Amino acid sequence: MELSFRWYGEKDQITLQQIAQIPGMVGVVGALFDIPAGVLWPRERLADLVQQIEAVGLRLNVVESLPVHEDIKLGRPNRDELIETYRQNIARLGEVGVDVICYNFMPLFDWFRTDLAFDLPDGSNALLYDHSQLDNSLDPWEAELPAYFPLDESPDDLKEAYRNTTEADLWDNLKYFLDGVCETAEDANVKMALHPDDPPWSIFGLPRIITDEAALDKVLEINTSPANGLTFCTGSLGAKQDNDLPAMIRKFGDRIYFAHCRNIRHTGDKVFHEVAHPPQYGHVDMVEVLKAYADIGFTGALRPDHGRMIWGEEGIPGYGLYDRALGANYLLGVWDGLTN
Ligand code: DNO
Repeated sequence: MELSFRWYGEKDQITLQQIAQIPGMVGVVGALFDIPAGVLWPRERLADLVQQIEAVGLRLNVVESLPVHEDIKLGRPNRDELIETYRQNIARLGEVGVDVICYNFMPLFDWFRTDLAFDLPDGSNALLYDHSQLDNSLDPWEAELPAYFPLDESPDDLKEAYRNTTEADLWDNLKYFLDGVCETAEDANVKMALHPDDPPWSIFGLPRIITDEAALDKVLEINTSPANGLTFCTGSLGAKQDNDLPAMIRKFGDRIYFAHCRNIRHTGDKVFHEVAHPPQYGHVDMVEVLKAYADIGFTGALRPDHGRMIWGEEGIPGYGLYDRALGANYLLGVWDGLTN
């Protein structure tokens, strides 16, 4: 596996040099976060990103995300044009040596939490989701949550546009998208890795479909290109307690192109918060997860996911340096123990 770390570029308080100092670090997971979905990524900007990362001895191995325009998810008539732009972006990412593109197919909202700084008993804080608090929660665009790319239509109008979109429509639109991009990805030697929905259920009345084993089966069935694969996120899929994560890793095996390792703790029905990576803190058994990756001979990028804020750190919610660096080294230590 290639130990990797997400970096938010200019707006990140963390420097590439700091990331390079984490023992065992190989890959940087990046993107051009200021560019709205549906727009071509300038070659110079990409070259500059690659150069900055290589200057500290690391590699841009994954782009997370190359966002899918809402009109593609909605199946609106202009989707062909947008898919063409997506194809051109895939080709450009292939040219600069990116192995994997992580993307999602969640209507409008990306990952969502109702509290960005929930106090834990040890004095740290973490992201929390409580389904009953959804209506009182923040506006992710106003809060500038990092996963949210700028929109070219208002969230309210988009919510309205999704009102009549069913789960079946979303599946059709996902297939249409995959049919449109996978051949280009094959040619560009890039893997498409679909991220599961976080949380894996409907929010604000909008459909969400990438939630469990049956859904992942279906993703791989609707388009059989080898470029069509998965981001396996233990935090997102683990929010549904009947998802057997190690069994799913063994099952989907070489179609997992990118691994997100995150631990969460359930405290009620559709209530969970994020915790440190080792298993004793939450309900994701990270040792069993890594055993499953070792069993399938996983060689792809693997990154610690959301961390807590510890040691007084402040920064992008879920994406501080310290807890993710500790997580990275926990993951590497377990991995070395399993594979050497
Ligand atoms: C959360 C992330 C997601 C992910 C996108 C992929 O921190 O794992 O926001 O980047 O959903 O498109």
